[in-house]
Amino acid sequence: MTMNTHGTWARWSACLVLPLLAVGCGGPSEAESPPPAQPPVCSVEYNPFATRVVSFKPGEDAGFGRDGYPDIVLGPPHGTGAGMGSLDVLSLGKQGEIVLELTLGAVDGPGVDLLVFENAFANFAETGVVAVSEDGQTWHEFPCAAANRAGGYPGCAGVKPVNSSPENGLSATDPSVAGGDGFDLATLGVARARFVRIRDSGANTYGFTSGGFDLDAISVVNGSPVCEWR
Ligand SMILES: [Ca+2]
Ligand SMILES: [Ca+2]
Repeated sequence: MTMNTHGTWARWSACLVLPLLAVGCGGPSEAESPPPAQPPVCSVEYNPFATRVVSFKPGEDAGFGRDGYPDIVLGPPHGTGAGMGSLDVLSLGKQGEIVLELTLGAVDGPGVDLLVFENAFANFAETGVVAVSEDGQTWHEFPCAAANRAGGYPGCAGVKPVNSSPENGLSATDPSVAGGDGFDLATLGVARARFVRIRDSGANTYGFTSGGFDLDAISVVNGSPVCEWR
């Protein structure tokens, strides 16, 4: 079952509370079999953000954000718009790499399926290379043109400013308002992704403890929980 996390949760909730009307929600129809006695039980709760850091290999000049690690990259972004970059971030350092797990896995739905939030602002970007995996072993990487400044670093994360934060109420799962950089699984021919890997491109600014890509958060735009009839 695929859903758009910013638009159709109400409909999904209706599917949960109205099992007799489950036709079209993935459950058996009345014509085919009696309605189940209980609604489907979902093994995951609604959380469109990363819920666990699987691994982090800091690169040279990493360090910023370590005091808040790992929570600082879990949960929603804390965007501050195009005027300044958020400090609610973890600096990866030169070619540092982090792997995050999604409780609500991303699926290939219409358009952008996944958003990655850095702390880019105005004309300052620090690029990261994004890869996805369903099993945490086999990875599919989005091609990132980290040297193509004039072209806006196509395929890279860390380019667009972040607007959404819990304070301003802008949805973090609506690509039209959230900010950040969008990724479409269809680009890679991937149907699902439960793990996201971000690696500093090595083409950024390094020094002190805030070297390279600064990760704020990731969010699922098109996601799918695992639900079972019991
Ligand atoms: Ca898609
Ligand atoms: Ca940085």
